[in-house]
Amino acid sequence: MAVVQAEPYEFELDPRAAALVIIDMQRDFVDAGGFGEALGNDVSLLRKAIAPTRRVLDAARKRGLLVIHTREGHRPDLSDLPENKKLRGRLETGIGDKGPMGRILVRGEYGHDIIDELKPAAGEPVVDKPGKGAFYATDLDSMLHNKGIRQLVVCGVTTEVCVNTTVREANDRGYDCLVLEDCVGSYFPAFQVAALDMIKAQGGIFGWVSDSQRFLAALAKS
Ligand code: C5J
Repeated sequence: MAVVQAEPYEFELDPRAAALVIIDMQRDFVDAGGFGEALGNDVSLLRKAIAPTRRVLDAARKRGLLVIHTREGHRPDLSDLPENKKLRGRLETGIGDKGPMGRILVRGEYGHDIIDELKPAAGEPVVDKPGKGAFYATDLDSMLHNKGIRQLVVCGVTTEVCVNTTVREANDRGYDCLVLEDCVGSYFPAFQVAALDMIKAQGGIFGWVSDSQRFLAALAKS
Protein backbone atom coordinates (compact mmCIF):
# COMPACT_ATOMS: atom_id res chain seq x y z
CA MET A 1 0.00 0.00 0.00
CA ALA A 2 1.10 3.55 -0.66
CA VAL A 3 -0.69 6.75 0.19
CA VAL A 4 -1.07 9.23 -2.66
CA GLN A 5 -1.86 12.78 -1.60
CA ALA A 6 -5.02 13.54 -3.53
CA GLU A 7 -8.36 15.30 -3.46
CA PRO A 8 -10.90 14.99 -1.91
CA TYR A 9 -8.65 12.98 0.40
CA GLU A 10 -5.67 10.61 0.22
CA PHE A 11 -5.84 7.63 -2.12
CA GLU A 12 -4.62 4.29 -0.82
CA LEU A 13 -2.83 2.82 -3.78
CA ASP A 14 -2.37 -0.93 -3.91
CA PRO A 15 0.13 -1.45 -6.75
CA ARG A 16 -0.73 -5.15 -7.00
CA ALA A 17 -4.37 -4.29 -7.70
CA ALA A 18 -3.80 -1.16 -9.79
CA ALA A 19 -3.66 -0.66 -13.54
CA LEU A 20 -2.56 2.38 -15.50
CA VAL A 21 -5.15 3.24 -18.16
CA ILE A 22 -4.07 5.70 -20.84
CA ILE A 23 -7.08 6.95 -22.75
CA ASP A 24 -7.12 7.86 -26.44
CA MET A 25 -3.69 9.47 -26.82
CA GLN A 26 -4.21 9.14 -30.57
CA ARG A 27 -2.60 11.20 -33.32
CA ASP A 28 -5.97 12.48 -34.53
CA PHE A 29 -6.67 14.06 -31.15
CA VAL A 30 -3.20 15.08 -30.01
CA ASP A 31 -0.86 15.66 -32.94
CA ALA A 32 -0.53 18.82 -34.99
CA GLY A 33 -2.15 18.22 -38.37
CA GLY A 34 -4.72 15.75 -37.05
CA PHE A 35 -8.52 15.77 -36.88
CA GLY A 36 -8.61 17.70 -33.59
CA GLU A 37 -6.56 20.52 -35.00
CA ALA A 38 -8.50 20.47 -38.29
CA LEU A 39 -11.61 21.21 -36.21
CA GLY A 40 -9.90 24.37 -34.98
CA ASN A 41 -8.71 23.10 -31.61
CA ASP A 42 -5.43 24.05 -29.95
CA VAL A 43 -3.68 20.70 -29.57
CA SER A 44 -0.97 22.19 -27.35
CA LEU A 45 -3.52 22.01 -24.51
CA LEU A 46 -3.56 18.22 -24.91
CA ARG A 47 0.13 17.87 -25.66
CA LYS A 48 1.00 19.24 -22.20
CA ALA A 49 -0.08 15.87 -20.84
CA ILE A 50 2.43 13.86 -22.90
CA ALA A 51 5.64 14.38 -20.87
CA PRO A 52 4.14 13.69 -17.42
CA THR A 53 2.22 10.70 -18.80
CA ARG A 54 5.45 9.35 -20.24
CA ARG A 55 7.08 9.55 -16.78
CA VAL A 56 4.11 7.77 -15.21
CA LEU A 57 4.17 5.13 -17.96
CA ASP A 58 7.89 4.46 -17.44
CA ALA A 59 7.43 4.13 -13.68
CA ALA A 60 4.37 1.91 -14.03
CA ARG A 61 6.22 -0.42 -16.40
CA LYS A 62 9.20 -0.57 -14.07
CA ARG A 63 6.95 -1.35 -11.09
CA GLY A 64 5.12 -4.07 -13.06
CA LEU A 65 1.70 -2.42 -13.12
CA LEU A 66 -0.71 -3.58 -15.79
CA VAL A 67 -0.73 -0.89 -18.49
CA ILE A 68 -3.74 -0.57 -20.79
CA HIS A 69 -4.09 1.81 -23.72
CA THR A 70 -7.38 2.74 -25.37
CA ARG A 71 -8.25 4.11 -28.79
CA GLU A 72 -11.55 5.60 -29.88
CA GLY A 73 -12.51 4.48 -33.36
CA HIS A 74 -14.63 2.42 -35.66
CA ARG A 75 -14.53 -0.52 -38.03
CA PRO A 76 -13.59 0.40 -41.61
CA ASP A 77 -17.14 -0.44 -42.75
CA LEU A 78 -18.46 1.92 -40.02
CA SER A 79 -21.00 -0.70 -38.94
CA ASP A 80 -20.33 0.21 -35.30
CA LEU A 81 -20.78 3.96 -35.85
CA PRO A 82 -24.17 5.14 -34.64
CA GLU A 83 -25.94 7.57 -36.94
CA ASN A 84 -26.15 10.24 -34.23
CA LYS A 85 -22.37 10.19 -33.69
CA LYS A 86 -21.80 10.48 -37.45
CA LEU A 87 -24.23 13.36 -37.86
CA ARG A 88 -23.34 15.41 -34.74
CA GLY A 89 -21.49 18.57 -35.58
CA ARG A 90 -22.71 18.72 -39.20
CA LEU A 91 -19.07 18.38 -40.20
CA GLU A 92 -18.02 18.55 -43.81
CA THR A 93 -15.27 16.07 -42.95
CA GLY A 94 -16.17 13.79 -40.04
CA ILE A 95 -15.74 10.25 -38.75
CA GLY A 96 -15.02 7.80 -41.56
CA ASP A 97 -14.16 10.52 -44.07
CA LYS A 98 -10.68 11.07 -45.47
CA GLY A 99 -8.90 13.42 -43.07
CA PRO A 100 -5.38 14.78 -42.83
CA MET A 101 -4.05 11.51 -41.33
CA GLY A 102 -6.21 8.96 -43.12
CA ARG A 103 -9.87 8.11 -42.57
CA ILE A 104 -10.94 9.85 -39.37
CA LEU A 105 -11.25 7.63 -36.30
CA VAL A 106 -11.14 4.45 -38.36
CA ARG A 107 -9.14 1.51 -37.05
CA GLY A 108 -5.96 0.81 -38.94
CA GLU A 109 -5.53 4.40 -40.10
CA TYR A 110 -2.44 6.41 -39.16
CA GLY A 111 -4.37 9.11 -37.29
CA HIS A 112 -6.29 6.55 -35.27
CA ASP A 113 -3.14 5.10 -33.73
CA ILE A 114 -1.43 6.11 -30.50
CA ILE A 115 1.21 8.83 -30.62
CA ASP A 116 4.82 7.74 -30.88
CA GLU A 117 5.72 9.22 -27.48
CA LEU A 118 3.34 6.83 -25.69
CA LYS A 119 3.53 3.84 -28.02
CA PRO A 120 2.28 0.65 -26.35
CA ALA A 121 4.99 -1.87 -25.48
CA ALA A 122 4.72 -5.44 -26.71
CA GLY A 123 2.14 -7.28 -24.64
CA GLU A 124 0.34 -4.19 -23.33
CA PRO A 125 -3.36 -4.48 -24.15
CA VAL A 126 -4.83 -1.89 -26.51
CA VAL A 127 -8.59 -1.58 -26.14
CA ASP A 128 -10.42 -0.37 -29.25
CA LYS A 129 -13.60 1.34 -28.21
CA PRO A 130 -16.40 2.65 -30.40
CA GLY A 131 -17.76 4.93 -27.68
CA LYS A 132 -16.50 7.52 -25.25
CA GLY A 133 -16.29 5.19 -22.26
CA ALA A 134 -13.62 2.49 -22.28
CA PHE A 135 -16.02 -0.12 -20.88
CA TYR A 136 -18.79 0.26 -23.47
CA ALA A 137 -18.68 -2.56 -26.05
CA THR A 138 -15.17 -3.66 -25.04
CA ASP A 139 -13.58 -6.49 -23.04
CA LEU A 140 -11.87 -4.09 -20.61
CA ASP A 141 -13.92 -5.13 -17.58
CA SER A 142 -13.20 -8.83 -18.02
CA MET A 143 -9.49 -8.14 -18.56
CA LEU A 144 -9.28 -6.11 -15.36
CA HIS A 145 -11.40 -8.60 -13.43
CA ASN A 146 -9.27 -11.55 -14.55
CA LYS A 147 -6.11 -9.78 -13.40
CA GLY A 148 -7.54 -8.86 -9.98
CA ILE A 149 -7.50 -5.14 -10.70
CA ARG A 150 -9.60 -2.88 -8.46
CA GLN A 151 -7.91 0.50 -8.93
CA LEU A 152 -7.36 2.51 -12.11
CA VAL A 153 -4.78 5.26 -12.48
CA VAL A 154 -6.17 7.32 -15.34
CA CYS A 155 -4.37 9.50 -17.89
CA GLY A 156 -5.38 10.66 -21.37
CA VAL A 157 -7.79 12.79 -23.34
CA THR A 158 -10.17 14.44 -23.27
CA THR A 159 -10.79 15.09 -19.61
CA GLU A 160 -14.47 15.95 -19.87
CA VAL A 161 -15.39 13.34 -22.47
CA CYS A 162 -13.59 9.99 -22.61
CA VAL A 163 -11.79 10.34 -19.28
CA ASN A 164 -14.91 11.32 -17.32
CA THR A 165 -17.11 8.79 -19.09
CA THR A 166 -14.63 6.02 -18.35
CA VAL A 167 -14.37 7.02 -14.68
CA ARG A 168 -18.17 6.94 -14.38
CA GLU A 169 -18.34 3.53 -16.02
CA ALA A 170 -15.56 2.30 -13.73
CA ASN A 171 -17.41 3.58 -10.65
CA ASP A 172 -20.48 1.54 -11.54
CA ARG A 173 -18.32 -1.56 -11.92
CA GLY A 174 -16.64 -1.14 -8.53
CA TYR A 175 -13.24 0.30 -9.51
CA ASP A 176 -11.64 3.23 -7.72
CA CYS A 177 -10.06 5.77 -10.06
CA LEU A 178 -7.14 8.08 -9.45
CA VAL A 179 -7.01 10.75 -12.16
CA LEU A 180 -3.67 12.54 -12.62
CA GLU A 181 -4.53 16.12 -13.47
CA ASP A 182 -1.34 16.96 -15.38
CA CYS A 183 -1.73 13.75 -17.40
CA VAL A 184 -5.21 14.51 -18.72
CA GLY A 185 -6.12 17.26 -21.16
CA SER A 186 -8.96 19.14 -22.76
CA TYR A 187 -9.15 21.55 -25.70
CA PHE A 188 -11.28 23.74 -23.42
CA PRO A 189 -9.64 25.08 -20.24
CA ALA A 190 -13.00 25.63 -18.52
CA PHE A 191 -14.01 22.02 -19.19
CA GLN A 192 -10.68 20.77 -17.81
CA VAL A 193 -11.36 22.54 -14.51
CA ALA A 194 -15.02 21.52 -14.35
CA ALA A 195 -14.32 17.89 -15.26
CA LEU A 196 -11.72 17.57 -12.53
CA ASP A 197 -13.93 19.38 -10.01
CA MET A 198 -16.71 16.90 -10.74
CA ILE A 199 -14.40 14.00 -9.96
CA LYS A 200 -13.22 15.61 -6.73
CA ALA A 201 -16.74 16.47 -5.61
CA GLN A 202 -18.27 14.29 -2.97
CA GLY A 203 -21.13 12.11 -4.04
CA GLY A 204 -21.19 12.42 -7.82
CA ILE A 205 -18.82 10.84 -10.28
CA PHE A 206 -16.43 9.57 -7.70
CA GLY A 207 -12.73 9.45 -8.07
CA TRP A 208 -9.61 10.99 -6.69
CA VAL A 209 -7.51 13.68 -8.33
CA SER A 210 -3.78 13.98 -7.82
CA ASP A 211 -0.83 14.74 -10.09
CA SER A 212 2.02 12.79 -11.59
CA GLN A 213 4.61 13.93 -9.04
CA ARG A 214 2.55 12.93 -6.02
CA PHE A 215 1.68 9.61 -7.70
CA LEU A 216 5.30 8.88 -8.59
CA ALA A 217 6.46 9.74 -5.08
CA ALA A 218 3.97 7.30 -3.57
CA LEU A 219 4.72 4.58 -6.10
CA ALA A 220 8.45 4.87 -5.36
CA LYS A 221 7.76 4.25 -1.66
CA SER A 222 5.48 1.25 -2.26
C1 C5J B 1 -12.23 11.63 -26.45
C2 C5J B 1 -13.75 12.85 -27.86
N1 C5J B 1 -11.26 10.74 -26.49
N2 C5J B 1 -13.66 13.98 -27.18
N3 C5J B 1 -12.98 11.78 -27.57
O1 C5J B 1 -12.43 12.32 -25.46
O2 C5J B 1 -14.52 12.79 -28.80
